[in-house]
Amino acid sequence: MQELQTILDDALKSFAAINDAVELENAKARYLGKEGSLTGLLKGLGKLSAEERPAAGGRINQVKQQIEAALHARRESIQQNALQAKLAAESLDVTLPGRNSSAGGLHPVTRTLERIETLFHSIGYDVAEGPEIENDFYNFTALNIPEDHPARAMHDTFYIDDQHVLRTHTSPIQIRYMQAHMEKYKHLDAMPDIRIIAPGRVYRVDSDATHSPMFHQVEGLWVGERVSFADLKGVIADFLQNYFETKDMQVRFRPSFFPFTEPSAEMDMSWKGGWLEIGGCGMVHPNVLKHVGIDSEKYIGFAFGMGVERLAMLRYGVNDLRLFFENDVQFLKQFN
Ligand code: 2NL
Repeated sequence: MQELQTILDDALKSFAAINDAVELENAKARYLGKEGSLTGLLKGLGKLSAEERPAAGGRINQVKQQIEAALHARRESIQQNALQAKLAAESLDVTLPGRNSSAGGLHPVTRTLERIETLFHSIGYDVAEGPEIENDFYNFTALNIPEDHPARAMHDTFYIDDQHVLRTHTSPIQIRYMQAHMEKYKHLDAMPDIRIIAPGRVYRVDSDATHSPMFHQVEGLWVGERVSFADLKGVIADFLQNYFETKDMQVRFRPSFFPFTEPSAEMDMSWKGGWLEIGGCGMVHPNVLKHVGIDSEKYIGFAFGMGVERLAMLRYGVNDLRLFFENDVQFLKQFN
């Protein structure tokens, strides 16, 4: 049967040319499927006479087996090829050098804050925190800042609404701490001294080479029965000597004004043969103590405030405040 030979040749040829599993199954259907050419011949056996049928059937089945064998062999080899391709694609060169995992580090301002906190903690100061969104009372009123004070103006303070602002200093932390302290010891005749620092982010409507709308401040407070300006000077001098790691450190006060302290002073430290302003300070104004329920006849205290970026710039020799906020990794890397 010439036709049978043609089908076989055709099947073997087309299988050999296929390199894809799905295509191969489609090709199989053309010969062995329901509508396949070989199946067609098998169906045709019924029309043959009983004498012719066995021989014809035998030949067709023989070809069918050859086609099936070719099909299985091709299936195998396609599968092998796919596996080889996959292995090649996923090959791993174990001799390549490993990727370095670079460790992150703390921001220089964070390092400075941690240093300040450690130093004050070592002389008995608690480190207090508070919310960055404050209400009018904690940010202004409790600090003896009058309604018409310029610091309350929209152009100096970020207002959230009539009642709320982004804190312009960390003093509200200290107001909250004093209130909580009073609540805690109200059942006693006397209260233990308050000795805290209040570090954190503060916000002002101000932006140029030396001012950022967000910056960091650390304030300090000591309230007790016998706290003096001399104690203030001693604490500040001790802090600056330790912070800058030198005993050769002078501190100087110049008269100044803040609504929340009386008297008030600017603090200068000796630096490269001259003086450098490092913050402000004073004795806590009696009105501030009254606002938190502390008897201003019995208790007295000092408070001070310093700029953290300023301290960081001096210690690390950074000459532009804005570098701290650009977050350029090349810059930041240098501090770790
Ligand atoms: C500065 C000046 C200062 C205070 C902050 C303060 C806080 C309370 C009561 C009284 Cl709760 N005073 N803080 C006092 C004087 C100065 O900061 O130049 N900061 C960068």
